[in-house]
Amino acid sequence: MFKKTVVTAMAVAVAFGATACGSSDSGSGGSGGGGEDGSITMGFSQVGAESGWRTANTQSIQDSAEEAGIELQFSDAQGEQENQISAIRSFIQQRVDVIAFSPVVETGWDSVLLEAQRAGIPVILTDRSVDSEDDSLYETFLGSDFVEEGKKAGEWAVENWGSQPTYVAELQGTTGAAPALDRQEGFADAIEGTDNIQVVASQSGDFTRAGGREVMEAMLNSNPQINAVYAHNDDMALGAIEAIEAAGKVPGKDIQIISVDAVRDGMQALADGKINFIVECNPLLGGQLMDLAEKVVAGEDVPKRVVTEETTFTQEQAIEALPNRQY
Ligand code: GYE
Repeated sequence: MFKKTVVTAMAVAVAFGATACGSSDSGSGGSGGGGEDGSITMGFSQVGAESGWRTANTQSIQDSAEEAGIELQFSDAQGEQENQISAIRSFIQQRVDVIAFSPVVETGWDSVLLEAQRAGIPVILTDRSVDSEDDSLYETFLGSDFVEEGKKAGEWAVENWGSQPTYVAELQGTTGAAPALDRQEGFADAIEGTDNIQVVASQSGDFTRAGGREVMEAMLNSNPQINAVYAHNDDMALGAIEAIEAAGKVPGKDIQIISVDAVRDGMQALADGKINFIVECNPLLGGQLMDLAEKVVAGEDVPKRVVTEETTFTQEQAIEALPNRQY
């Protein structure tokens, strides 16, 4: 059944190939795509299920596709770039109307994106971007400004930690991922010149709770002077809290913690005083993604960059926001 659909789709593609899909046009998706009945099929390659943020993001995409009547081919890459590349190739073969994905790391996408472009299938980057010279390889990038998030974290650190010697353990996200690179950069820029704040250890905890715990344990062993943590996401901060408590210290007091995301468990830890400050990163991108997909498939112009709006939370603000938090 599945095979037959693919074959039919391929035959249609071949029949119209030369004109409708062009061979290597701009890939601007202006072919007026969509199925005969106007329905849209989206191939979506997700990073994995590494964090509370990711779970909320997946849910938002699935719900929004259903609401918009977009048929979603969802593929979970389990944190591996090669799985994402195979998923994208299979979406190209199936001739979906639009491909969206959240690239696990920044580099290494050019050839598969070129394949999509040559097949005339528009690509939307969501959540994370790619580091490519050629921005014609995708239509738009929808997601947060991660450098800005790092900056907000760093500014809070300067204000709250800058007057006493602060030895920071940085728990980085997945190595090579845009949010890890950019959150590190934004934070470093913001604390630069504040002599009291030093990042004494910085390592990847892969955006997971287990990773955060493991890295924090090792860091506390080798750097007993650590009295602050900057975690690139809530899950790693929650893992770090476990390691800090296991070491007989009080998270939020002996060791203050800043993190990024503001998912429910993180917000609860902030409300409980175990985390001290959270920079929000919004995972609910599904609605905007489906709107962009509809426009791109219809050949309409879309902005090359759509930045999501975000805030920050102190303990008081977390207590206030928690009852209405959706994720
Ligand atoms: O902050 C983290 C997740 O790419 C913004 O990935 C996303 C990040 C998010 O695993 O929790």
